[in-house]
Amino acid sequence: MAMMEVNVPDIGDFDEVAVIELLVKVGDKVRAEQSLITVESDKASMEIPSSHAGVVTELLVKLGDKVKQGTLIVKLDATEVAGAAPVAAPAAPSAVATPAPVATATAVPVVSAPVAAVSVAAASVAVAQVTAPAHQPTVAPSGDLPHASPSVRKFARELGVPLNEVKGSGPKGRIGLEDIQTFSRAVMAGDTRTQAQSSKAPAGDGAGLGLIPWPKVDFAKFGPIERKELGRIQKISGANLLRNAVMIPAVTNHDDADITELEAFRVLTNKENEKSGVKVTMLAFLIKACVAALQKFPQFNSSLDGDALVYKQYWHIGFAADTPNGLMVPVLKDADKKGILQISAEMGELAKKAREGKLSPAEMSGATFTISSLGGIGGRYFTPIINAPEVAILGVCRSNMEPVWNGKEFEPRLMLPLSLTWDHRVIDGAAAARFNAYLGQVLADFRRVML
Ligand code: CAO
Repeated sequence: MAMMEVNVPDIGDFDEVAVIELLVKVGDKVRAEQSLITVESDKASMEIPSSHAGVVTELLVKLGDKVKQGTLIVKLDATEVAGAAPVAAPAAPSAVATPAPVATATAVPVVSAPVAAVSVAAASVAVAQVTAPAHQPTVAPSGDLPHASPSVRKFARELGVPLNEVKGSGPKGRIGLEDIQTFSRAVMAGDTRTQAQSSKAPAGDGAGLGLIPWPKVDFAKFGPIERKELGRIQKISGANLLRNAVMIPAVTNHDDADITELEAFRVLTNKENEKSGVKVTMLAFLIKACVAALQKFPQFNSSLDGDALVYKQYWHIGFAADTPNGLMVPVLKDADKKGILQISAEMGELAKKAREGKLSPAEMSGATFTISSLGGIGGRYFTPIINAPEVAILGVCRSNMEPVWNGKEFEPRLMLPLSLTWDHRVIDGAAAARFNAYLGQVLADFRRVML
């Protein structure tokens, strides 16, 4: 057996970067230069390819690990693989459409992997799942394939964008993330010809959405204006939101939960725990109540995978957090195993990190269901967009004291507005109504979860 070790190569200015994707698993046959993992710094993501061909015998990193130059990534058995010779010289990193901090993979040792491609950190977005399917090898461009980094190819695949129809705006026609976004926007507007320079999908033939073009208005004609570019997170999360809004047949059910007793208990809990420094808000109870509802209706905790449903046996709850950089979704892991105080403490910590822009990719990945609470701000009901590949999301607004008929008279009760958006491919209206009704019952009386 000819064992080969592949280490992280010189990654430029970064001391440590986080592993955000594992692109191979034990037993996989890899080619030299095939990407093994994706790592991410606070500024960029990059794929680290193998310096050798071989069969993966050991994978020594996992999602969320911090790695640096020299960290051992995989061990390979190169015996049975033809052409298992190491890459003679490190492949030059692909040119990138956006400025990237790692410009070159310098003096890569023979057994280290060259950095193949650097791209804007598509993983660190608010509404994007950062976990990738366990095995999704990326293919280096060759022959007539369009010029684009593996990350850009992956992004295009996720959006269903045909790369050969996209015009690259980078050096030598290289396709960047923005080109993919521009293309998908053009398709949405039924105007693929402007981007693709092709007449393959004229508006109205069903290949695009057949929509009329986006209105082009010279706003300055009507008054003074100021133009400001969108932030990085807004740009990337926008593409994810668009995909989720367009691709998921989503329906929203609205309901109210009577939280009169629960609110009194919450206030009492905060009084009793004043010294702990942990503040309990309604969101912690909502997380716990949602776990109970997800356990009772497991299809809400599933994901579509082709013609199959993947039921997750863990309950990781994402919650939308409003931050100066845009919307982020930290994930509270194993909510089923935690009490309200622990959930509140962890939520406070995650929300703080989100606002400071310090969330790691691992802290934003793996959610099975998401809650978007505007309870601290206001509003009545809204229609949240599902965070794919999840199949449902709960929107919550501010509770109000309302007159509720108790059979004899109107009684003042504290009512919490709930808006559940669900994927109609997986869930039907009756199940959604039952989910909301059960959630309302649990919030009205938590003893139900013991039944
Ligand atoms: N009804 C009434 N009051 C509520 C409430 C509700 N449903 N939910 C929270 N509140 C109260 C809290 O009790 C707290 O009151 P005090 O200041 O008197 O203690 C106040 O509102 C502020 O709460 P909070 O927002 O700090 O805490 P939270 O746990 O409810 O939420 C977080 C935390 C991070 C989710 C929230 O700060 C946030 O960012 N929300 C915005 C999410 C968002 O943008 N969603 C939209 C996504 S789609 O674009």
